[in-house]
Amino acid sequence: MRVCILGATGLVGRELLHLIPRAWPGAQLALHASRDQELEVDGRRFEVKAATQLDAVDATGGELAFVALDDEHSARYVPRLLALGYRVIDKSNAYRGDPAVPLVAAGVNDGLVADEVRLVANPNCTTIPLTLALAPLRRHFGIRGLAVSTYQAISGAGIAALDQFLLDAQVGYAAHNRLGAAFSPSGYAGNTVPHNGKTDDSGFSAEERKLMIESSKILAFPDLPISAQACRVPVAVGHYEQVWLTCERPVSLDAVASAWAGGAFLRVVPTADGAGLSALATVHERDLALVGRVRVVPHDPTTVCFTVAADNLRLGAATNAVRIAARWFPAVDPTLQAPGNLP
Ligand code: 11C
Repeated sequence: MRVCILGATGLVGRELLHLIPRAWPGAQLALHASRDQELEVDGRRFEVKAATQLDAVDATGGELAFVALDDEHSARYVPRLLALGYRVIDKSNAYRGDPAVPLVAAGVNDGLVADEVRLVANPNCTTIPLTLALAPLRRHFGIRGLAVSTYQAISGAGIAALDQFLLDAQVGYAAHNRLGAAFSPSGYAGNTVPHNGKTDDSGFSAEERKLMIESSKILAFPDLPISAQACRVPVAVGHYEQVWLTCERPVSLDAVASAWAGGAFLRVVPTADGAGLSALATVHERDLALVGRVRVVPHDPTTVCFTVAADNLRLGAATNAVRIAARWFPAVDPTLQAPGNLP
């Protein structure tokens, strides 16, 4: 099988290079990025070709393409990949709202990835773990509405922002402590800031709108009553989300735990105080969403608060892409095989 990655040198592209051999050992890779270059991942060297050379280098096409580019570049290259015969999974926002394109969180609605589908949109890295946590709760208790606050890691902003943040964090804290001065050129180290996506007239950011709109599409719940607030926290990897969920029926802690036990790609963290449920913990469970810290709010037995955390580069991006593709091309590694759920 020939597998193409556009955006191979980015943070998500590199994670795909870990996962593809697990899913499809022996897959032949065609890697593209902004320019010709060599890439080393896990001691393996790869040749990467400029995406502008796609038609020349990849003229014969292949079976499966992962696109991890920004919206504008996705819109440019996805049609060309489709014309070359690839089935495509796109990580950008370019196609997520298109009613003709399934938007899929594996384990929630991957049953939409039928054989005749050629293009699937991969959701935002906060939407995937949130919908994994919500789907079993909706089945058991119904959903009346929810509010979500996200605390998002710097790696969500890409490799350049992550590198600058890590540099700031290494060299900056000492200066900060001595001088009490601002020290972080990235603005991220030692800081919490509003998520820096574009805001609309109502003041919601693009990131907040994505979480609201995408959750509604994935859960096939038109007009889902959801509101979201997003901020960026000084964490390298691991998005953290705090949820207030109002159900149609009263909820108990045990009932939530048993609903989640029947869910897909979830690890329930059983400690009442949330020990073991942190952004950092996600890098040890990279392909699962961690859920826990459930509390029934004192004034309303239909409302629960809980926490969801996930590795934004893996479960929130690359792993979900591979699980989507595994509906077409079954994965050798069973942890990467999506179950075929419909919402
Ligand atoms: C962030 N979630 O953390 C974003 C990155 O729509 O897939 C991914 C943007 C997207 O900034």
